[in-house]
Amino acid sequence: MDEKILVTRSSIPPYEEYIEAIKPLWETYWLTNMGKYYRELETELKTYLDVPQISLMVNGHMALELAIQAMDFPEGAEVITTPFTFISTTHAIVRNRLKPVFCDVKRSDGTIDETKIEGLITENTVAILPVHVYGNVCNIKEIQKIADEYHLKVIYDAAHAFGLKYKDKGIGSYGDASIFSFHATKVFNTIEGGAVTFSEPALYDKLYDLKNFGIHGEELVVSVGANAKMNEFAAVMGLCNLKHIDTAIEERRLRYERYQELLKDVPGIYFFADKQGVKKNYGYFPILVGEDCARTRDELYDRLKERKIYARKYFYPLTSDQICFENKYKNIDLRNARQLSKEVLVLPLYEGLEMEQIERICDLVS
Ligand code: T4K
Repeated sequence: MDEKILVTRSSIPPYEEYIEAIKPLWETYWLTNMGKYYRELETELKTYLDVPQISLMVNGHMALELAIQAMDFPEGAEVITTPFTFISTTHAIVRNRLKPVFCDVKRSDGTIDETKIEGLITENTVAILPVHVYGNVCNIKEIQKIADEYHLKVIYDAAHAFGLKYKDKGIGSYGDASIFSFHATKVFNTIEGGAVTFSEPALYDKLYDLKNFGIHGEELVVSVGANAKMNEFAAVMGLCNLKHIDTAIEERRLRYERYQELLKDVPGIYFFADKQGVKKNYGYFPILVGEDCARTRDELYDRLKERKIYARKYFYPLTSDQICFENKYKNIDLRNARQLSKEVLVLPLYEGLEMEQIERICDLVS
């Protein structure tokens, strides 16, 4: 029993299904630039995600960069965000020539501590950029209240939150915009891909220009844009995966719940709190290794690795502590974020993971 178990494994449709679905591309020779499949996927995802508007992108990171850019914030303005996330979140702010202001997170679910946001607002603050980390839903109501009071935009990093519903609404319908990642490692993938979701219709054209060089015609460029278009092979992968998504999420749920059942009484092992009113996607299975556990998080990580089980320390170190930002963007108090990043371990979870493998992993964790 020494096959590798990685933290996740891409969901892919049956080979024949994808091959059949991409065949028309050999007839049309139309491979990108908002083709037929791109448009179909945009329509289908708008319905599936239950959002008012959607714009597909080449990946989740560019979705975030361009969503921020579309807000036209003044250079150097401040964006309140969290460091307990993938590096993309912070990079997207900095690459827009804005300043990330790191807010602490809640120990209970790793999302931004809404009670600490107001204390970080200055006259330069323009936005709040919270992360639904692992699909744990932020305190949307309180965040919106603060944003309304101080006239701030809210852009959610919903990279982990594909298909989530909160209070019977698609998670991407909250705030001014949300971004999703359709990377190969996500619950739903288009190989690489992503999307921005939003309510304001004018944002659609703006994002279109930003992802397509600002081109309006063969001889007309109206604004400065990047290239962040999703290609047709990616869109077809999305259309195929979307057919199986409900089964995929159900398969994940069964495995997620098996983990919970096996680990719930292990001393020193904790889970993030569940929030009421959330329809989950079971994208990740993070555990917290407390000080009362027989082993430290790092010891557990090594113990699993010795058996070729590759759990991951998502998200350690904090983005604010990475050398590219060190000593640049300070925050007085990131106590909870720092603690969580030392305690968290994401265990393998994907549809094809055998129950027997989960039992073996849990034996090693216990
Ligand atoms: N915001 C947040 C909060 C995010 O978490 C992310 C991405 C983004 C924004 C940006 O979205 P994208 O631009 O990526 O769409 C992975 C993913 O690459 C990244 O998408 C994801 N977050 C992050 C949390 O995880 P790594 O560096 O851990 O990937 P890697 O290559 O180590 O892969 C992890 C495991 O996944 C492998 O051990 C096996 C499996 N895998 C990987 C690949 C590449 C597959 O099964 N198939 C594959 O093709 O970042």
